[in-house]
Amino acid sequence: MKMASDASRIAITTHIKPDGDAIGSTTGLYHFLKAYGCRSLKIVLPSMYPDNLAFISAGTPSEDVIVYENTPDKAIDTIRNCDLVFCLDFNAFNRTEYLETALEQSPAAKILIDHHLHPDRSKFDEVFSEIEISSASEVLFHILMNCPGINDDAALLPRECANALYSGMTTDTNNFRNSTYPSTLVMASKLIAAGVDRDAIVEKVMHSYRENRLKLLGLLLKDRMTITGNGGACMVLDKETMLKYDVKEGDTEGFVNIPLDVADIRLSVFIKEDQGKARVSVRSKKGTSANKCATRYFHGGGHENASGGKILFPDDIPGMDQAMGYGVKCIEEFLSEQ
Ligand SMILES: [Mn+2]
Repeated sequence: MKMASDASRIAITTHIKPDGDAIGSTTGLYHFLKAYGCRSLKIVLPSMYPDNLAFISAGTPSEDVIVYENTPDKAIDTIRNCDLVFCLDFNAFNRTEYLETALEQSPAAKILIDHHLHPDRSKFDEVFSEIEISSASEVLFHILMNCPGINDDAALLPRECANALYSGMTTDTNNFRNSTYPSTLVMASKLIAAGVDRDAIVEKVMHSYRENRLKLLGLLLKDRMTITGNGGACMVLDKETMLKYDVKEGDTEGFVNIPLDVADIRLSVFIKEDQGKARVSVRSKKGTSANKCATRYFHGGGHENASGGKILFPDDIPGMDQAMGYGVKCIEEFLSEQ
């Protein structure tokens, strides 16, 4: 807090393709610092968040949200010219992709607030990183509870901040289905007691998708999923199908979790075509490491049971036509060694 009150220009940033936790934590911190007197405050996003998460940041003045993909020079200048930058929900600068070099070179003091494995500690002046916690939003919540002037009273958090933190935690825990710890329930309890409308948030986060999502899911489960013999599942979504179903960023959120509903399936991989590569989501049940699988086969990592990565064309495979075969091969090999 002392660093924040001394700084004249503050930037708050997060990972590329921001999810609910990324937007929840950055928005929560923004409104907290604003309410407690910080004037020059900007949120810098490498890329835009999906429409279904817009409600989290609806109360943030649009001139204070800079998106690299819309205004690259402004985003880079803001990172280079601030005195303090908060990095939320990522463990290493390369997770911001476009902002990596600016973060490396910026003379600003850097504070990490995160919950991923293996934070790149040497790059930060201050590190708040916990692994056994639901979300970056939760890490931030506990920091704010310990701030002078708050003294563990969640009712003193600005309303926008409280709502954003609750939303971030809800998305990262899939509404308390995973990564939920005693501290997570303490957070939820305090925020609900302070007036956060949980029902409204759950409605917006989990029950506000478009109809196309349901139809696409039906197709994927029926025709685009392979269940391996040894406890794995692989789902593949190509560009052509995405166009046909008008798939937007965020529409496929949570698909990777669905195969884990089956008793015998302990590892699920979702492969989605992207520019010149495929993005990969990996989820596992306790006892199987999604992180190890994503690290070994998909140039990625993240959390023990929820990780991500990519398949590169043509380094790994020529293109999407080979994605299912490749995914299944990796899953079978990985699980056979467990
Ligand atoms: Mn997170």
